[in-house]
Amino acid sequence: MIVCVVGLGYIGLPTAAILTSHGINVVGVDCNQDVVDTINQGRIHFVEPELDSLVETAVGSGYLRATVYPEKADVFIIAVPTPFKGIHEPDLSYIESATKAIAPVLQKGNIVILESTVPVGATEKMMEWLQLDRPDLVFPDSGKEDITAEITIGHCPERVLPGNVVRELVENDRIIGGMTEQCAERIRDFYKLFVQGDCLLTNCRTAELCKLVENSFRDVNIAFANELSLIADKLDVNVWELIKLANHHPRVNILQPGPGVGGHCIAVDPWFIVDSAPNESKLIHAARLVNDSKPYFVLEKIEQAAQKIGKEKASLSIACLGLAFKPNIDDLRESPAMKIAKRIEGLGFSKQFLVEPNIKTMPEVFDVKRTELINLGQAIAKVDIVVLLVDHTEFKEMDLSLLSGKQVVDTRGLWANL
Ligand code: SAJ
Repeated sequence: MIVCVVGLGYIGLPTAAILTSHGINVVGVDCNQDVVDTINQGRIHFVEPELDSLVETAVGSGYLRATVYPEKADVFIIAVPTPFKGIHEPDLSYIESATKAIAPVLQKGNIVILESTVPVGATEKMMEWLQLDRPDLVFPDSGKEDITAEITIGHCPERVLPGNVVRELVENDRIIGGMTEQCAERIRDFYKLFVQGDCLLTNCRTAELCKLVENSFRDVNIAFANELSLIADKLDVNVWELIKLANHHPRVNILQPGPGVGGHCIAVDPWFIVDSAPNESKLIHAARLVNDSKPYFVLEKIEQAAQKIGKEKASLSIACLGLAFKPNIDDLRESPAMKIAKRIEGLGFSKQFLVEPNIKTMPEVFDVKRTELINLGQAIAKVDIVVLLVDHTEFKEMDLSLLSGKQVVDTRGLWANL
C-alpha cells in the first residue's frame, strides 16, 4: 500500500510518520520546498514531542519520502490548512489546490480522505472539484449506496491535541464520515491499520459538524472561565481558588482562565459554525467574543501594575514569559500571548523582554528597538513587571524568590499563591 499525505504540517507529518511505523510506504507532499528538504533530511520543522525521532526513523528506513507534487497512491489524505478569508469566512483554497493536484494521479480504487477541519459541505465540494477534473472516473453518489463507484470519498477530522499528537493519533477515537456507507466502511478499514481507538461511522456532513462542535464546546467552556476571571476580579475574589472550590461539586468542571484562546483550532473553528448559521449560533459567537477580548483585560492589569509602582512608565521595564499559544510547544499561531506582547510595545515602557524557551529568534512583528528575546534569568533580573502568559514547564519550575519585589501579572494562575 502507498499512502500520499498532502500537507506536511502539524497533522499531516505525524500521520505520515505513524503510517510508516506500521510498514506503510508514504509519499508526503508539501508546496513548501524548505519543508520538503527538511523532512527528507530526517528532520522536522516544528516542535512536537516524540515526532523528531519518528520522522528520522521513517526517512532513514526509506518508508517516508517528501516531495512537492502528489504521486500515484492507494490512499490520499488531505491535511492542509483552512484559514479565514474576509471576516471569519472559511477559505477552502488550500483544499481546492490540493484536490486539483491529486486529480491527475487519481486511479480507480483509490480512497480520498479529507482530514482538514472544514465547514459543513466541504467534502462534497472537494468531490465536485475531483469530478470536474476527472470525468472519466465514477464517484460515489452522496448518501446512496452505489456499487459502481470507483473512488472512495470521506471526511475523517483530526482531533489530536498539539503537544500530545503522537500518542493521540493512535489512541483517540475517530469519526469517519463517508460519502456513502460503503465509503465509510472502506475508510474505517484503512484507519484501523494504525488507530487503536474506536472508528465511528457517519456521513460527511455530520463528521464535519462534529469536529467544529467539539472545538466550539471547548471554546464556550473556556469563555465561561475567562468571564469568571473578569467577574472575580471586579468582586475582589481569587478566581483560581474560586474555580478549585466550585470544581469540588460532583457535576461542575470549570476550565482554566488564561490570557485568551489561541491556536489554529479553537480560536478559528467556532467561526465556521457562526458563518454558516449566524442566527442559530448566538452562544458560540458570544464565547468567541469573550475569549478574543481577554488580552485587553490583561493589558489593563499591566497598566494597573505599572501604576502601583508609582513611577513613569518610561522608566520601567517589563518581561513577558511565553509567546506560544499553549505550554511546551513553539506554535505562535493566533497566540494571545503574541497579541499582548505586541501591544505592550505601544504602552510606553522603557524596554520589553520576551522569554520563549521554544523559539530561537524573535518573531519579526516585534520592534527590535523596543523588544528583545532573552533567557528567563536575565529577563527577570532586569525588569520591574513580570507578565506570565504561558505555563511552560520552565516557568512552573523557576525559583519564585526571583520574583520578590516585582509586580507580577499571572494570567495562568501558575503563581496564584505568591
Ligand atoms: N485554554 C485555556 N484554558 C483551558 C484550556 C485551554 O485558556 O482550560 C487555551 C489554551 O491556552 C490555548 C487554547 O485554549 O490557547 C486552545 O488550547 P487547547 O489545549 O484547548 O486546544 P488545542 O487548540 O491545542 O487543540 C484543540 C483540541 N480540541 C479539543 O480539545 C476539543 C484538539 O483535540 C483538536 O484536535 C485541536 O483543537 C484541533 O486541531 O482542532
